[in-house]
Amino acid sequence: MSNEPMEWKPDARGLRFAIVVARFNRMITEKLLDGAKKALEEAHAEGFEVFHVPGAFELPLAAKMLAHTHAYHGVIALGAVIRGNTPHFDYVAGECARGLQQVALDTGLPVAFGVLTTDNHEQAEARAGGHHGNKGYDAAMTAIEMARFADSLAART
Ligand code: INI
Repeated sequence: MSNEPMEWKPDARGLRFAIVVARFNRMITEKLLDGAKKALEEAHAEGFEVFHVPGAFELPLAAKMLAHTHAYHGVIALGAVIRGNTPHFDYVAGECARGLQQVALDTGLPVAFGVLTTDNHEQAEARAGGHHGNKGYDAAMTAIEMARFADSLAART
């Protein structure tokens, strides 16, 4: 038995993804989108399409609609909910997270949560290509891994 961390090399060949991105806080979400595209390209995804919605609150419904097309192996949801921007931060962030998870569980399609929930703009910048990395990139990697997971189980049936 080894205590080494499990290595995982992303390989998205043959996989197609939908990226759905919120326009709210677009200066941040466009950077998350750049990160997600970079991850998919590096992993040689067969393809991806980008869709826009007004805000993070709309991401779950869009993800559900995309899941029902059966055109994708996974959905990558990108947004930025910043506490300082709104008194209803908890509703927008909470419903977005809950809704995306519900779509994944209800449809069986991997839905990656690439939605920043931060106290301020600086924290969001740091996670959108700044010194805390790019959570859009990370979300795309997660979508690839989960799509591969689904693929490996399908191969057993
Ligand atoms: N949407 C976001 O994506 N991020 C936010 O920070 C935000 N704030 O601050 O309110 C936000 N609000 C809009 C919301 O997502 C919906 O688009 C809107 O309520 C209409 O349904």
